[in-house]
Amino acid sequence: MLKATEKIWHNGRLIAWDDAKIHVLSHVVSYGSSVFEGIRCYATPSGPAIFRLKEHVRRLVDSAKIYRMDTFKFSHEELAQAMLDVVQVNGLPSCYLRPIVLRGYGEVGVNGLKNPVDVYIACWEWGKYLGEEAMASGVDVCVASWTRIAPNTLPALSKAGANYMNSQLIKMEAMANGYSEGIALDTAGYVSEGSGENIFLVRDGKLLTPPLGASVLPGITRDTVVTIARDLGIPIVEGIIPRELLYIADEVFFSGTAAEVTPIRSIDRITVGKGSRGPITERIQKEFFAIVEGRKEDRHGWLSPVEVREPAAALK
Ligand code: PPE
Repeated sequence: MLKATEKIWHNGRLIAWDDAKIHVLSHVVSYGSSVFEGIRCYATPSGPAIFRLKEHVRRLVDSAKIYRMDTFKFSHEELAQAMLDVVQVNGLPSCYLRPIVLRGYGEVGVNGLKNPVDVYIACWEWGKYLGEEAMASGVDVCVASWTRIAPNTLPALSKAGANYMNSQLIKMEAMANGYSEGIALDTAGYVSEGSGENIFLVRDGKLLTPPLGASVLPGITRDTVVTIARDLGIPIVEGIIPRELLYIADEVFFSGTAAEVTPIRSIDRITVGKGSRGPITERIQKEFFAIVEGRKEDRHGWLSPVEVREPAAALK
């Protein structure tokens, strides 16, 4: 169950958690008109730091622009500052941030262009997405019978709330059948992504991931993994992946803000590699956590430190 924090940012003001409510006839409720982000703030030795803040802000604004929703008056810098403020005011050492842009209350009907566009940013504590144990031993997943959102229907480069109806079908089917997650194929039948994660395969020492044209979200963790792989000298190829390559890969793992780097140990009950976290997955995962937790130099400037306010008592 979600643990409430104190404040949520709404259109430039900090409001109480319980006051962040919308009317049932808000445009978003009937028509799914929202875009959002998921961002992690990590505890580092020098305090909390938001991971890849600039990139998440950019994707949020891009997502809104695709749906003609970028009519709010906040700049990238203001949105980034708002995220830092939300973390600071709620005083958590680490957390998950959820900025949401939505079409609000006003007109009814499909055309939402006249409805107000509201911006909210919340944060709360969120642990391991696919379970603590999964990070070392891997998860059991399936290929979904549902196809991922198709090009020219719901645009995959926009992280829109509506896309997650498709994600829910994938996820609920997987859970109902005893798996942790589902991998969706695109409309051409090639590997796309998980319900809430991008996917990577390893075969013969090479890392493979589907291209943006395979209806995947342009994942910021995906980009992080690609950058880390380059740094570690692991060859990386972006290209279409036939479903059966999943079964014969040496290693497979998910990447995502919530999922971080999670190994996959079986797909459709077929064991992947040796059936546990593979060596390349482990190297990438270790490097990822060393950077985000501030144990290794932030060589790419990925962390934005949150100014921790001095408690009032300390000022006396
Ligand atoms: N694909 C999808 C469909 C997706 O939802 C996510 C993130 C990713 C790929 C990875 O993107 P990135 O976080 O930028 O590396 N999913 C978010 C929401 C999960 C949820 O259950 O809510 C997340 O990980 O925050």
